[in-house]
Amino acid sequence: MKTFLLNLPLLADVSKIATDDYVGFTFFVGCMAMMAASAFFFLSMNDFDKKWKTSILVSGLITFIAAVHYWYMRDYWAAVGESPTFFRYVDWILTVPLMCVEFYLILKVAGAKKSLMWKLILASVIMLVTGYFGEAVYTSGSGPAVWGLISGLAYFYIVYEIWLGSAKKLAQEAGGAVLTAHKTLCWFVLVGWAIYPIGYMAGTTGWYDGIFEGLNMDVIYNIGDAINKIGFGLVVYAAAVASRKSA
Ligand SMILES: *C/C=C(C)/C=C/C=C(C)/C=C/C1=C(C)CCCC1(C)C
Repeated sequence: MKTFLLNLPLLADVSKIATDDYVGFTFFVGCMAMMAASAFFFLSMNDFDKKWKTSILVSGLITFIAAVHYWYMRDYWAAVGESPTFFRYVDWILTVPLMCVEFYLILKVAGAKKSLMWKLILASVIMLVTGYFGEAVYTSGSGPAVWGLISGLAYFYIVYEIWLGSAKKLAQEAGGAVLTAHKTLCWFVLVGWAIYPIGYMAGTTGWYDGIFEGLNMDVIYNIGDAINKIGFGLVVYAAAVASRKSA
């Protein structure tokens, strides 16, 4: 890690991306998309009242943090030709908890307690740390499958909490734009986040060998990030617009 950081090319010294490198292409496009989305969220946040302004600011922070990591991942991939697992998980450990904060911010009007936010954040950290163990540390034997399973359990806990737990009740009490936004974000977590375990199984070995053959882990992760980070932010933006109209 240390030698890699020291050898990191200067920003202007961009590595060559081969014409047939479709993985590199998705890193490049992902980087630009995250930057553009950040500009959009930051520039539009002042159009809304205080409650929604914070939510849209967080949407912008999520895509901005991702944009910076994609800059490095794109370069790492081009220079080293390996999956940038370290940067990937640093990105996630910052952005996924922020998405949990987003759920809390939206439900705050309905009286959501901070404990809900911390429960979701804790589960997301467990999900990511155990995923990192399986992807980068315990990579032989049944390591990836076992750690992936533990990660999956934490993921299901998040799904349960927002779909059926206390978060659901709060959203129903709030109704209107809050309920609509909450429901859509729930679908993002159930369907959009389920993209990641597929990437994980495509890139690690276990009982699932062969099922996702031919799929590239980084391409799947990059598609997942684009859908979940930018899409998630746009749902919040749409909710802010909707509540402004009804006010
Ligand atoms: C912006 C980044 C996001 C929304 C990342 C989400 C990542 C996940 C939901 C990862 C989940 C995993 C499992 C459920 C099992 C296998 C290991 C992981 C970490 C890929």
